[in-house]
Amino acid sequence: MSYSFNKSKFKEEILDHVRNFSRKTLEDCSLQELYQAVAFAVRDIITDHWIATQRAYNQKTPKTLYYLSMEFLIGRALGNNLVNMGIMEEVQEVLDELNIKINLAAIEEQEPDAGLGNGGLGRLAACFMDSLSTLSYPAYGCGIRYNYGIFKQKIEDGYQVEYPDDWLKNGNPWEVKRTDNAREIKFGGTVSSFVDERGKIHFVQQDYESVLAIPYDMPIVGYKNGFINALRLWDAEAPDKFILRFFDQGAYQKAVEQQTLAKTLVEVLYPNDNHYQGKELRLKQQYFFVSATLQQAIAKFKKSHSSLYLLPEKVVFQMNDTHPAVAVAELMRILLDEEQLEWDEAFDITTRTCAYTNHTIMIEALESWPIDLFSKLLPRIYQIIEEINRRFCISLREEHHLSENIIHNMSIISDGQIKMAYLAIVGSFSVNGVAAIHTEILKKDVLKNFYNVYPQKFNNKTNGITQRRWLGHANPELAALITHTIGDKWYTDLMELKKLLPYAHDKSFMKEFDDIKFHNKVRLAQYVKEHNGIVLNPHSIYDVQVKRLHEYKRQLMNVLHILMLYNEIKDNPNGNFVPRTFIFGAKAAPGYRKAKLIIKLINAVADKVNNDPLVRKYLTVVFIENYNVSNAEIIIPAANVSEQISTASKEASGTSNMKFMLNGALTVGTLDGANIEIYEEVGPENIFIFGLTCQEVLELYKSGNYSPWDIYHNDSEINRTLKSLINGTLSPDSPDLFVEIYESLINRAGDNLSDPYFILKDLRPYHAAQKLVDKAYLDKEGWIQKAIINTACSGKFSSDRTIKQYSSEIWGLESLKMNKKSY
Ligand code: 26V
Repeated sequence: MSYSFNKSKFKEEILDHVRNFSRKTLEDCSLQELYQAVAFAVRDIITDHWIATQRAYNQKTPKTLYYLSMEFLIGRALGNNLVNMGIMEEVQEVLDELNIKINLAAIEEQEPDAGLGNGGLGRLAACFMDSLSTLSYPAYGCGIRYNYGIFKQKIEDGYQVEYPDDWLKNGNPWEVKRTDNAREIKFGGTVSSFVDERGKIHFVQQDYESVLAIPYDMPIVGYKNGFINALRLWDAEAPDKFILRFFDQGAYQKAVEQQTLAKTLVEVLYPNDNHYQGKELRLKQQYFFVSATLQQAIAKFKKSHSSLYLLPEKVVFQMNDTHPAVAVAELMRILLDEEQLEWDEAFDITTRTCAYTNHTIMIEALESWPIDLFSKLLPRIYQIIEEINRRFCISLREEHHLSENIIHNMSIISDGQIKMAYLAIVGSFSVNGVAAIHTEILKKDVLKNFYNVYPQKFNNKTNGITQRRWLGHANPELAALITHTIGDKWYTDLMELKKLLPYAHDKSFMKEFDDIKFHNKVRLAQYVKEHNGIVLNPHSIYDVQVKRLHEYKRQLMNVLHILMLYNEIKDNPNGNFVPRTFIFGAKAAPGYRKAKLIIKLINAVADKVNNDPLVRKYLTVVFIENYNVSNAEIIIPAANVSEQISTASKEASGTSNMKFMLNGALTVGTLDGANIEIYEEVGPENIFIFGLTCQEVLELYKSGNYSPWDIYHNDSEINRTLKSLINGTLSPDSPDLFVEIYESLINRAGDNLSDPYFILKDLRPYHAAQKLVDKAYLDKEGWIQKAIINTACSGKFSSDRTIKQYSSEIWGLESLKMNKKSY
């Protein structure tokens, strides 16, 4: 079922909107106004399908997924919606016929990114939403409508500076406010109990503060199927009826506090990624959107079902990491306190309705809330968690006969803290990792005690990405070439790309494929010229590392390697070097000092390299500021080399690795996360693997036998490279600037604390792998073939495959076959 497109109606819509909302004619409205007009015209088409989808839900009451996530990094909607509706060309034609001398891409650029996420976890949620609609699965994405998304990054004097991202300042044409679905959320106060005439205990929260949660729905358009799910983002408002009551009682202070709470609650996305800080406001955000979602889901369920025992057959709550793990206790609260179920019944329903995805093994990312803070803010929820834990510990003792020591280690509450991952595991029927190796590490290492008790809960769901955005929209030329060559089935079945394999040796296809890569490199060069004032050589290897800045992702190793190349060129001015452009993009959490210093280092190295007349013949280094979904769509299609160089075992999956592969870049990577599965798909000839394996890393940790000091002393090149961090080569004005980085790599012999990410250990193997890259690139045809093979073998990494697996193996969803008449 395609989306109905009526050219003349669409034209009228645009003209009407410009007249009514901007009081202007087409000739004198701004680009932003034009964007708004086009967006509203598109939204108008979407609306009918949205209503039809909703009607089908109401008629068929299918099992529905609620994907609970603090982050949805969806980026821009206009272009993506046009791709999924299949009306990109038609809309461009309308613009041409209206004599607007502007192409659609320029209009698309007027839309601010919905930057409601930090990195991989948030972007995954966005790709999942696209696949859920495309596969016609009934689902809501549930999250927070932050007033400010991830900060805008500028680079000033080589340093990251953060600016607020006021993404809603011009309004958001895609959202629909649903005041009818508002819910009250309660914080603080005390819990009292009473026994009714039948002897049942009831719990009541008193003297609480409350806010109103108001949902805004955004349409998620399925690919050419007329199926529209909602991304439901909750905003907070002060409940004014309470304010009046408090005024009557003279409780002015409380009224003001509730106003303040509502204002601050959804103000800003926490910009940490993989680093937990026990901030009260963050916990409020978590409970706020979870409680609102669950209340609304149960109310909707009750409209068409009489018994709550059916809940697990009709509803599933998927928790995206532990951020929404309080859902386990909130569902218990609703079932116990509001629906009057007994504990055992409520717990049975809860543990058959909730499921949990783990996204990291980084210890510093594990959420654990101090009891004091938690019980003060959520007193009833805390009581429920205590009781869940009490019963859980008894079962470990009596049914599983575990030692007190192990029980203590597994306890949801211990050492004054509530461990959210443990709550999520105990309260769920499914616990999944996001790549095969990651799930194995969870089972054998990080969560092994839980795996021993609940082996049936654990499963793997290797991540994926949506090809509609990451190929269809980001790389339209390649998308067209592929469609021309093998047809367009790949839009909904990415395994179709296998059909490109024979063309890896077809001279004319190879040329076209390579020409397109070149055009994309020129497009990126234009972007870099505009934003950085740096001229790139599109014939050089574009070597790209774009992702959040984190020590475990080892941007530092990449930079040290560049410094080694710098020295090699200086030593051998007449040597033959393969020209390479190193491209970085990375935001650092504003409070992560070391990460910010690494950004400064990258920029210092860029200055050094780009301003050296000899070296710049071969090397260019650019740091693209404000890496986000929209510039990712320009950067990734232009890459020849994809840097995926995390310390083995640390990157749960990675997803940019998949986007690069899809767009014909070759991976230089460690055997970590999904890189392992990419390696299995493309084979050893078409990827550059180096460095320690997961097992080696885990053993080296345990043995404590790692000595970066020895490497520093035995490898003169590495020695020289590290010294350039402290001898003023890079920062003549403040030679001490990078001492901290130098010292973190080599403190002293046998010191476990130095180089915890094994950068020096892997630097030589990395350097060797990069030499192989140079060699391979010199064989131009060979390289193009490898690039085509990468694209052809990327089918496994579609989020459609991932979502089908979640649906059949965890969620038990069925595609909703829509009655054609409903359009
Ligand atoms: C963690 C935390 C910790 C508490 C404070 C705020 C905050 C915000 C985000 C996170 C998420 C960290 C986990 C994460 O993003 N993991 C990434 O998930 C990707 C999708 O599964 C995966 O591809 C990446 O390898 C993994 O690092």
